[in-house]
Amino acid sequence: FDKAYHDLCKKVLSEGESKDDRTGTGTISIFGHQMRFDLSEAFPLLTTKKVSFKLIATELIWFIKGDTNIRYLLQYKNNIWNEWAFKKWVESEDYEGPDMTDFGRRSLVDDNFNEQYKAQLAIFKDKILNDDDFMKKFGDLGNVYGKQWRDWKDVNGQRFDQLQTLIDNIKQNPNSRRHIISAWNPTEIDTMALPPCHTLFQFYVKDGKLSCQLYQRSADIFLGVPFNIASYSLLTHLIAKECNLEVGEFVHTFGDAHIYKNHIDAIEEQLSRDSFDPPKLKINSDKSLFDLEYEDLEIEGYKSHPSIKAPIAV
Ligand code: THF
Repeated sequence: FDKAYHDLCKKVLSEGESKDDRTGTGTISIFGHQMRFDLSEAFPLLTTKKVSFKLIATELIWFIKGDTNIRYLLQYKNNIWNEWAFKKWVESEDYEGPDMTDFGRRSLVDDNFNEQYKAQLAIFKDKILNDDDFMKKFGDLGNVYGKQWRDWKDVNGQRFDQLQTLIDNIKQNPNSRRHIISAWNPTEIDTMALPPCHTLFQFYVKDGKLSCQLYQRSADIFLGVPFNIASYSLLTHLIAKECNLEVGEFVHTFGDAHIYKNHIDAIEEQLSRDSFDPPKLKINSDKSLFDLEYEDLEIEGYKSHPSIKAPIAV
């Protein structure tokens, strides 16, 4: 199961071309690629480095709830969206601490600054968790995934629940070729902390099996993609269960697939490792998808190599 991912890494390392990016980190990148995972065989959580199923599952459940505020994630010690909310705070009138301009890059090159950054981030997290007014003002990432999936605004400004509609349609008309959710809402892009990388996904029903294909416009191969594979595979399992179907394949299609230049050593370390047998997913509850909590999910038989740390580009 790790092979498809390793093949992508090798392809980008050998064929990728240098490309500058929004974050100023520098990448090597290719345009267009596809991977397939047979979910009926096993659950695609990479084994050549340790990947946290808890972080993936809590992020997905947060999307499914339609939540866009990072407090829920922080309650599960999930820090993967902190930087984007933190950025809004340190750029606001309310912020009174030391200058945090360009904190993502400076925290990597300046130890002194990194200490200040860590201290401000700790203050930020504490306020998000404990101060309701602050949480409402600075914890929200805007009209990101959860909002578009559950509360897209139609032409009259009324709520359109894409996820509920999708599930109803899969049950009523499985053969339809319109089982699509789009997170890409062109006129709301500038109201999002980060425009969606997982732009659009489609489901396909055949012989009682549900498959999912994701179009990912931009992919951080080392940090993001291992999460993204597991996240959409988990979503496919949850929707299949909701619709009384078995799981089929997860098809992962990419636009700009890139390796950040400061991740190359980490990727090479990972590529030097042999994979273990993949784990299995267990859903220990008959609750509806909309009521499911992280505690209802379990990953069984996960054996992996150790995690590999690398900095996130902001
Ligand atoms: N921005 C960038 N530059 N890359 C991304 O993958 C990305 N995401 C989301 C939004 N913006 C992005 C956030 N997803 C990690 C993983 C996924 C993320 C963000 C960060 C990460 O750092 N993972 C570490 C473990 C972190 C921890 O233990 O707290 C890892 O080793 O896997 C694309 O969805």
